[in-house]
Amino acid sequence: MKNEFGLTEEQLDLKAFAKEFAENELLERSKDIDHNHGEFPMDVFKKFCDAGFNSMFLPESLGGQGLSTMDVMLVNEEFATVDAGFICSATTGEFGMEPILLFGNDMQKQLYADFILSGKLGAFCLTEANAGSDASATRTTAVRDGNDYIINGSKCFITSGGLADVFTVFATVDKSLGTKGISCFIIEKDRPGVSVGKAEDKMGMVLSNTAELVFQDVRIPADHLVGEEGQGFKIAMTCLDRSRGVNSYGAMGIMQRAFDEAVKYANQRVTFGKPIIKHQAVQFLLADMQIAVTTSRNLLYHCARMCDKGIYDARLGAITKTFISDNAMKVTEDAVQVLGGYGYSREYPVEKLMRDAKLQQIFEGTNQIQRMVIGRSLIQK
Ligand code: COS
Repeated sequence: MKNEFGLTEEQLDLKAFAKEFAENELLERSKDIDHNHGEFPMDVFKKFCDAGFNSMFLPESLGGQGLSTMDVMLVNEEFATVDAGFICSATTGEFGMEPILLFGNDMQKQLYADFILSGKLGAFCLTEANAGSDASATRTTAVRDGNDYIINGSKCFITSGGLADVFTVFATVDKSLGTKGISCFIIEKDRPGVSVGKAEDKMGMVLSNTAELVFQDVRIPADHLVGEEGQGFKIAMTCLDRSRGVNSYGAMGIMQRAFDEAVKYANQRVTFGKPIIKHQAVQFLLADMQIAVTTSRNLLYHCARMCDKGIYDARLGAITKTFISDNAMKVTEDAVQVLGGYGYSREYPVEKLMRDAKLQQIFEGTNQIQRMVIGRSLIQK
């Protein structure tokens, strides 16, 4: 097998295992759910957990498999090539646990890990109706009451919001302190006052669940505070520094699939007496797509390898996220162009990929916010 990225034998086997599972269990379902605007397939997620994919990221000390960021990312990328929406929702347990793995104590780690190990999902809850790009505008409140905190507010656009059983929620203990009032809490779904609001009806990434969450006088023990009071904004930013880069596996998978479909079609479709891949106009489109795929993957793997060294760099994460998602958008558009009328038809997979690609430029911080992060990092002190 061609191994241009220098993966180990174990990593190649892991990728092959994930690819086979995703193609067998997800490919047909993905098409059907997308076309019919269905929901996240819980039955596939159950098999995903039974196969051990959900606990790969969890350290062995917490009962998981302790795989590296690179290994987990390789698996996720294979799933994203089949359906980015599914793997986006299926991995929110990991994303939701990031604040706890990086800043939580042993009790909190085990509490959350037990949800993952029993096949439950978690979710990372930062965004609010008026605090999206401006995450510091968080209005959800946390008020200390004896040995408890009482949480009030609502979160929106939460990936797996309607599926998860445990949430990491960012709330302010004092609005006047701005970012320094924001704190991070663990909230279990079964606590009185937690409710799930409307699920978003999205143009793409249909298999992922995106929902609103409401917290009304939700009482949680004070030991559910992750890190210290006022540390929440830094916790959220640090997690995003890590996740924005490696979570670009979604955009990478979408791009790879669009490219593969375009190459396959261009080799089969004949015009003017030859396959269209022999026309220079099409070749140039495909060559640009190949450049995007190869450079994006290099960046993605570099980012994952840096995370495995414990380096979560805000600028690198922002560059990776922006570069790969912008390329995913371009490559999927060009794939539709290569397939022509068939590309625009729902019968072929590329129009779905173009719809799925669009969200990659928006979530985990819009690409405009990423450019702001990169730009600010260039200001000399
Ligand atoms: N890592 C660690 N700390 C960070 C940080 C980072 N990447 N970025 C900012 N901080 C710290 C700053 O150092 C500052 O701390 P001090 O006051 O101690 O110096 C504090 O956080 C506030 O920083 P800043 O003033 O830069 O915050 P802003 O309100 O200007 O906003 C952005 C910063 C825009 C980067 C932030 O709001 C953001 O990332 N928005 C997008 C949110 C997002 O991605 N949402 C997606 C949904 S979650 S999937």
